[in-house]
This record gives sequence, structure tokens and C-alpha cells, in this order.
Amino acid sequence: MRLISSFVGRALALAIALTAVTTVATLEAKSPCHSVRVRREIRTLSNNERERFFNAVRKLNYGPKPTVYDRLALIHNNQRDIVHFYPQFFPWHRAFIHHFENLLQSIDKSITLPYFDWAYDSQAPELSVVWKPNWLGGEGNPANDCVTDGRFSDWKIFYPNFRCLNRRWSPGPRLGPWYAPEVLSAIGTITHKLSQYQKYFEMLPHNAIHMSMGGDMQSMYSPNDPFFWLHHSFVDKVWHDWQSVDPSRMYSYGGTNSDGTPADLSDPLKPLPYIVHDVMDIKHLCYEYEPFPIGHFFDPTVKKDTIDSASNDTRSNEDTVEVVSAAKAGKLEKGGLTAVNISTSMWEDAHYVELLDLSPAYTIPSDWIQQMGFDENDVRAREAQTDHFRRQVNSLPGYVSPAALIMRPEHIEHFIHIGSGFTATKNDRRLIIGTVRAQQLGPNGIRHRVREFLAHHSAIDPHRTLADIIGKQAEAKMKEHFGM
Ligand SMILES: [Cu+2]
Repeated sequence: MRLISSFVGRALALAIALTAVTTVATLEAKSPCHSVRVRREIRTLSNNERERFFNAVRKLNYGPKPTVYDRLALIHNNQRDIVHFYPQFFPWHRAFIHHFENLLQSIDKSITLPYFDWAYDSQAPELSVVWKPNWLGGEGNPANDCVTDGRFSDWKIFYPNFRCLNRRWSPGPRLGPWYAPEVLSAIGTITHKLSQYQKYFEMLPHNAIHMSMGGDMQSMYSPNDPFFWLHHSFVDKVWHDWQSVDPSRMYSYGGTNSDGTPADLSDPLKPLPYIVHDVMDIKHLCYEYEPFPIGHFFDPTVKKDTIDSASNDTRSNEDTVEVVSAAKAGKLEKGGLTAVNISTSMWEDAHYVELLDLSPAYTIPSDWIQQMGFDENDVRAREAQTDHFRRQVNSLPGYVSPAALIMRPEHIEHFIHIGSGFTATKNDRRLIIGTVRAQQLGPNGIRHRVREFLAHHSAIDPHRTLADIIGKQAEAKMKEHFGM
């Protein structure tokens, strides 16, 4: 009896959800654009705009259970085996978040779905502003995984059971590291068909976020966590960037569906009222993505003299530059894909935080890979290949990633506060700034010292550039996005 009633309840909930989907979305999909929705990085919204977005999301979860919001988590779970690790992954999630954006607009016309550029926060995601109490709140309470702060601290989940919103970060109490922007770009450059791109992107960068956040995000009811929409909006943007590199990519679609049929642009994206073809070009869905300009840290063309003369007051013998072995610095042998053990990683040495090098990304846990029936060698080979790109980027002379911690004075401040020292590694040279020295220098002094260090060590191999690693177009995209 319980079984039957729960089945009927689920079917009914889905039917209600579908009615809502049809009325809002078909209109949007079929009519020409009256206006273009601009999706912005959530940090570029004003406090007021951000609050309006949070409020609209909260409104979708008001009223008797299951709410409109609850049903979104149910829809995602019901489609779990069709829209993950199959060709529908990108188009289905695009349709799904577009439907969500329509629901937000039915509450407040001024709202577009923001995205969260997690690649920018990849090096210390746990310090991101999005977890602050007036944003999404942070990690769950270790006793029960319940999120107790933020704008969704009173959030009530309905599916799969009535409870609080869950998060359990790993490796706790930190998070990640996630994939850096250059690595995302490199994956885009080596993959020319969507099916190839998906093999890397869904399994690694996209999955790393779901798995390291734990709790609801790790489950197939992941839309329960409002973070889901910010994450998938960025996933969608990154796919759109990939599509824009070459005209042949816009409608690139193929592979085999979960039911064994060949994937086709005419396939329906159930239960959403779209076929794959409808969503391939975001122009036809009447939205676009605004870049997230943050500027750059170091311009290698700046003359050494300028930096030296300006730095007299911060010069000291208390920080040191050491020559490290090629392997430790992540220097690459030509074509080598073998994993290099980087002992300077901030994850292995809690007392020294690396300011320049990008850290190895979160690895997908073995037990999960086995449980899902994936070929572990295949996953590890792709991880090794993406890590190869990371090390190549680290070895670029004078180059500083927009995601490097040196770009984040507020994070440096945090690490000084908890008593960390710092390292800044560039190829075979490493600047070491001890705890006491770091406290004397402060974030600005440290940044100044690192600029000086870079100016002296930028000419080891002046001919290699980011474009050599990720390609010219991907480099241009990255520069456009970050305003570098
Ligand atoms: Cu999903």
C-alpha cells in the first residue's frame, strides 16, 4: 500500500511539474526573442540583485510540500540514468536550467540566472564568498551535515525524504581543489566533437564539484542545493564557449543514448518540452553570458627596474629563494604524461600555501568509479592528461593564472591570520615566505615580493606562451572572460 501511494504521489507530482514546464517554456522556445537575458557572474551582481535572486529561489520552495522547487529535484532524479554519462548531458541540463530561469522570471521579471565561475575559485574553493552567511552558507554541521547558515539555512528538502539541506565537504574541512580555467580551456582545445568533450568535462571538472561538496550535491537530487543552478549555469557557459570556438561545434552531437539508440538532434529532452536541436544554440533560447573580468596580476613586459626601485621597503633577507628540482617544480619533459609528485602542494603541507602554482585537482574516488561501473584506467588516464596541462601552465615563464592564490589578497589575509607561510614557485625557483615574515609583509607586501620574484625569473623560456598550450582561440576566450 505504501509503495502504491508513493508511486501515485510521484506520478502526480511529475504531472503537475510538467504542466508548469509546458506553459512557460514552449512559449519561450518557439517565439523570436523579445529581449535577450544576460546571465552574469554572481559576484558582479549588486547586493540588491543577489538578494532578489535568492528571494525568488526561496519563493519557489514556499507552500505545501512538495513545492515547485522540490519537484525540480525529483525531475532530475527521475532522468538520472538518461542525462548523465550519455549524450543528453549538456543539452538536457541547458534545457533544465533554462526552465528554472523561466520559473524565476515568473516571480521577478528582472532576474536572470547567475553563474558561479568556480574555476576562478579552484585553488581554495572553501574560501569563496559564495559560502558566506549572507550568501549560500557554508559546510554542513559535522554531526548531521545540516547547513546552518546562509540564505538557505531553513531550507527544507522533500525528496528523497523530508530533512535539512546537506553538505559534507571533502577533503574536509577544505574543498577541492577544483579545475583551473586554463585546464578547462585545454580540454576544450583537444576535443573537437561534443562526445569527446563530454568524456572529459562531465566526468572530471563537473563531477569534482558535485562529489567534493558532498550531501545533496553528491546525490541525484542535487538541485535540492541552490548551488546546483550556479554550478550548472557555469557548466553551460563553458560548453557555450567550447561551441563558439569553431562553427562546426555549434551543432556537434552524437554517440549512443542510454536506450541504445543513436543520439540525434531530434531526440526529446524528457520531460522538458524541447528537443536537442532547440537548445544547441543559446541564441535561440534568447540568453547570453556576460564575461567576468578580474584583470591580471603580472605583466611580464614591465621593466625589472621599476619593480626593484619600488620594492626597497619590503626587501629583506628573511624570505629566501631556493632552487628546486625540476620534478618538484613540475617542469615537463617533452610529451611526458607521467604523473609528477608535487611535494609543495598546499594540500600536503598545511603550513605553506602555494601562491603561484596551480594545485592538482580533486581526483574522482575509486569506490564511486567502481560502483558506477566505469573503467578506472580510463578515468585516471584523463586525469593524468588534464594534470599534464596544469603542469605545463605552471611552467610558463612569467605567467600567473587568474585562479592563482596570489590574485586573492583576501585569501592571503585569511592564511596569514591562521598562521600559514607561503611559497611561490616558478619552474626551478621557489620563493619561501615564513609565517613571521608573512605577518610583517601583509597581503600587499607579499604580492609585491612575488612580483619582484617573477620579474627576475620570467625569462627562462620567453618564447612559450599560454596559446602554445591551450590554443590561440581558447586563449582569446580566456582573456575576454577575465579581462586580462
Ligand atoms: Cu545532473
